[in-house]
Amino acid sequence: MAKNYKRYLITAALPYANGPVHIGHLAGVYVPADIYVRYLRLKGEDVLFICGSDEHGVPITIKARQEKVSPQDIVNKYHNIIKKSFEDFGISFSIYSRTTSKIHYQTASDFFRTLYDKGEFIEKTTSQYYDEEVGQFLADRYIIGTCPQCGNDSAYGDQCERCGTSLNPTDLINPRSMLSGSKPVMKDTFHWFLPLDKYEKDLRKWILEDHKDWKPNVYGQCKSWLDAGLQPRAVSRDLDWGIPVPVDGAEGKVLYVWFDAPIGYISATRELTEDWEKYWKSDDSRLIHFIGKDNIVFHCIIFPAMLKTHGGYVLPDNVPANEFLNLEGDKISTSRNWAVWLHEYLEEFKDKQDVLRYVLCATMPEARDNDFTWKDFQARNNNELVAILGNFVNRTLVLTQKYFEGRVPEQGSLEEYDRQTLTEIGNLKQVVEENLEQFRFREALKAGMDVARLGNKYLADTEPWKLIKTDAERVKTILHVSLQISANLAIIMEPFLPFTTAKLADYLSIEKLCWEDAGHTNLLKAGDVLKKPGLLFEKIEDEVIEKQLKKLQKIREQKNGKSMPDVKPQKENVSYDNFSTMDIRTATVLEAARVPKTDKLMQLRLNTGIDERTVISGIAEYFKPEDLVGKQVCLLANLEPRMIKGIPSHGMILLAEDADGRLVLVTPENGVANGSEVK
Ligand code: B3M
Ligand code: ZN
Repeated sequence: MAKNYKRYLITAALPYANGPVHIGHLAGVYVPADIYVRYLRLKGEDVLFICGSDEHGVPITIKARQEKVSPQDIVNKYHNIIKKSFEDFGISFSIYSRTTSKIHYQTASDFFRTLYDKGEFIEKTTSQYYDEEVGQFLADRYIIGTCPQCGNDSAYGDQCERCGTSLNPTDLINPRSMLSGSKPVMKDTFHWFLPLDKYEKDLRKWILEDHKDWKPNVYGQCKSWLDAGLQPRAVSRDLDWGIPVPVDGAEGKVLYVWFDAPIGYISATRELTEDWEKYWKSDDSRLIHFIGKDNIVFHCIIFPAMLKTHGGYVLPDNVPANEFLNLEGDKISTSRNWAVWLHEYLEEFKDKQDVLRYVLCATMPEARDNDFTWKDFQARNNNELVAILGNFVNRTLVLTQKYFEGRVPEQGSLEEYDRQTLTEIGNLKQVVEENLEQFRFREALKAGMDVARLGNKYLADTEPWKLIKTDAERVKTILHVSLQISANLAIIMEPFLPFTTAKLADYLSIEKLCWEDAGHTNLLKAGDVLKKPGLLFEKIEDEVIEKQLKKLQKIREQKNGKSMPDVKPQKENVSYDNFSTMDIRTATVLEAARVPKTDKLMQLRLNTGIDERTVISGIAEYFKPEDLVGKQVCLLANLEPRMIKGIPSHGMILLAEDADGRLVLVTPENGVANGSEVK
């Protein structure tokens, strides 16, 4: 616990390389891990930040089957996409490796072999579902059937995604093979098991007594696993994708993905540095696993049991797991495409990585599941990043340019209010620090933003823009203080907003950010030359948010089985008599011209067969006049005449409008005499 650690080994869960990463991944694991690591680095700690793609396991083989390519093709594709997304969002891994690497095969095989040679495994024959058509044993996710709890008829062999119950394949009613759809049969197979029951006593003490400091959600989950009693757990599978079990007579058997994946942390460290053992094997290294809640048992119970049984490795000192992030009230789901994908976000919100980092940190599901909504995203950007942080920094920098040619003015003599304000920075830094140490990222962020709030209030109270006419000396002090607050913000906010603080540090000509400097009020010296500032944040308009909501709306409707997204519901029925009062005729466009000083209106001269007349139509954004002349159209001829922009208009031409508001003319299929009735 409160030990003197010399170095840090921070890991973030290895994402499965079976799809891109979304905001749920970022909020749950990678943003908190990155904030923590950046904070440690700012403090000058020796820290390695380890991650990589998890490239084995059934999710990969299922995806490969769906896309009709090999598992290796799948992992190659997604490994690169995921890696790029993390880079784009500034997740500052020391290494982002992958579990199909050679060094990982070797590390994982050696690890298994060590436990095997020590006689730690139990070998057991059990009955498992087997697909006779395909000739393959069916791992949990390859079997679907009806959930005995809720009746969902597409529950998986290990879990029902509707009600969340964890299941065994044999619990399913009417099991079917995902491979062939056939009814699987039970068949004997043998596997190696890790006897978790044997380690239960040690694990109980280690977690329940020595790690009372773990987050309540983590501690609680461990306790219920331990209280339920641990069972031996198979560490091999009958599968053709994975690391072969490295013993004789194990053909067709691979390491269970949850056996090899956590060893991936070790392999990646080996790949990164020759010094890897210093991090993994000395007591003064602090190992911390950042994960999501569905990974708790693997990181708190199974992997520590593996490490301890192997011997020589440090155990995790903390496992700050988060709960899940939902999206607009619904569980994020890769298979239903209910997600905000990071690469798609960047297409819409170029250079706004920090906005997402900020919102995901502010709404992080630390203690319970939380909801991401686009409206909240917009509000936090506009009301917090723009209105508080951006506004304060911008006013400070712009006024300094304006009054002092961009040079840091002298501090002059401080008033009591200035002193209080400067002291408060140190207090807030302390609050940020305490919260980060406890993995309370939302509170930490809030305290960081309080520094900007402090600055805003200071400017609002002192009003340098008014004083400049009467007391330029005082304004020097005010801007000096404001600049010191800005410099502090560059440091304190760096873990949260690395792109923004890099810009801010550049405007302030600060070369190196260092945590110990924060809280000090002499970070900038009088006379220092500042750069011309740009805006740190910009307002996000309603249309931009509407577009995102519309996109989700479409996905929701597709999911609900509507084949044509966005088609308006049908209007109420009308009687035939009512319809027959509409006199619709064919007509030819003789002339067309835009109505001056309008964007939308087009003036048309039509031959209707009945007469020649003028019709004003709101189509100027969609058609050029020359495209209309000579076209035959359909006209509601007996619509009451009206004056539009001072021009008499008699009738309305018919148009079809699609979901995105695109308009096309309704034109007779073949030329027909003008004045023909449309009915
Ligand atoms: N790939 C599970 C997941 O993405 C798994 C984590 C492995 S960490 C060693 O939820
Ligand atoms: Zn269920």
